Amino acid sequence: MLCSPLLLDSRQLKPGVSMQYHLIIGNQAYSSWSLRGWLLLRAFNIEFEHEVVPLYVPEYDEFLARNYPSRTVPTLRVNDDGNEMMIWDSLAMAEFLHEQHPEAGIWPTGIAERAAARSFCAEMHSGFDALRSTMPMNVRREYKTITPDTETRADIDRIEDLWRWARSNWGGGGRYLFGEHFCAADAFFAPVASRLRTYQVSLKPESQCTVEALLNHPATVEFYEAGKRETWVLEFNEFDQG
Ligand SMILES: N[C@@H](CCC(=O)N[C@@H](CS)C(=O)NCC(=O)O)C(=O)O
Repeated sequence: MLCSPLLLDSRQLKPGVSMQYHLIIGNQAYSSWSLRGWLLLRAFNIEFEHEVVPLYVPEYDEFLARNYPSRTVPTLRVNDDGNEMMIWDSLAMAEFLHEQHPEAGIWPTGIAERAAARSFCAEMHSGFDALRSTMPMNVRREYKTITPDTETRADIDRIEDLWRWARSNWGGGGRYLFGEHFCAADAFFAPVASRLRTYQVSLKPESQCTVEALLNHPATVEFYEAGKRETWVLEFNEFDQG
């Protein structure tokens, strides 16, 4: 499916003259990494087509067979005038897309804020294990009865500290982490915002504003709507309560 431009910005960035982008994502109801990959293109109005491959079923093995050496989603397949490039990691995608589209604003413009935004993404990429394992993403649910355990609460406290620090240094009153422009750091923390909403985690008011901003971005809303329409169910992402 080829996406038309998002309403927030009427221009659409075309891939390099000879390039075409094909994004492969997992279940939009559950796949937090896929939301990151989607936002890295869609929120920056970069033209691409996409395909959804359900996780942990035989179709997923077919995806792996067709897209070696990728093992995970999101995967970005780039057709460069007949030559294929495979990018199978969201951080690598952020850097590749920034190289191809420096005008898109994937990273903030100032060197210090760019370094901070990259550190945010790297910390997200390699950390927050407790939050990830105890509060899996599920765009179809909002629970009322689940409270975070100690390790998960420590992850959430660290996230609230990071968000406050970014906003106070670079936010300038804008709605996103590094100001008025959505950047890769926002894309990387949007799935966290999704988990915080799904599990109705109690947050400081300014963190709640960040959750709302990330989830109300039109590209996140689009992903959510598709996830809500999906009929695949992964039992380990579902709890009985709520
Ligand atoms: N390093 C990857 C991680 C992606 C990842 O773990 N994706 C999950 C889906 S949310 C996946 O593909 N799982 C399939 C598997 O592990 O077999 C990235 O940043 O893109």
